[in-house]
Amino acid sequence: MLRSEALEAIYPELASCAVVTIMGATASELYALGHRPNFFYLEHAMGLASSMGLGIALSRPEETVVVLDGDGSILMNLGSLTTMARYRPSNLIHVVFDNEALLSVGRTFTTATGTGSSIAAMAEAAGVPRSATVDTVQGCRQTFREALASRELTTLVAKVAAQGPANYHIDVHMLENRFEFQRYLTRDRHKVG
Ligand SMILES: Cc1ncc(C[n+]2csc(CCOP(=O)(O)OP(=O)(O)O)c2C)c(N)n1
Repeated sequence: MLRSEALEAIYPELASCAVVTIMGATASELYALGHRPNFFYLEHAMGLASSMGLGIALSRPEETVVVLDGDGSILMNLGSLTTMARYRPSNLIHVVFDNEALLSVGRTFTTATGTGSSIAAMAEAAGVPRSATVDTVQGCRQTFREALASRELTTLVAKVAAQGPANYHIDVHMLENRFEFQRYLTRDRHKVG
């Protein structure tokens, strides 16, 4: 499965969620599907998308928060799994696109998931109540929808090919994205129109 296909499969559901992505290929592929004001592309701060998503989920319980993570990124912040499990926000879905590589740096450096480590097993051992690994587009779509419906903290690992986009262009400046996303999170949810 390509990550772009997996993203396309869950993209419709992301319309009503606060979404935080890691930098690089994941951000560019999501952007290529169509930017929305509820998408935040966390540039530079590798590993911290899950921490940021956890903070948003806890401080905005009325939002459904989706973190789009990478194997390399979560592997350098594994404590995030234990912190997520500790606070267990029911409004957080943590999707990890596992391509077994640090793809976005331009050369394929294999991560620990390429040598046998399982992120879903680590999430489960950390105490995350729901975790699953999928390797098909249909499985990804269905498991993501089930996670949304479950209203329980979920780590969903999508095994994807180590293939990125043709270009990494995102035509939204970091600051613009930051203010736009903040406006989204602080909008009046009861306003009509
Ligand atoms: C602290 C830190 N270390 C290294 C980098 C350089 N870097 C940017 S993206 C990336 C790889 C991310 O890997 P992964 O999360 O597996 O996502 P992928 O690129 O494979 O989609 C690296 C090493 C960085 N931005 N910040």
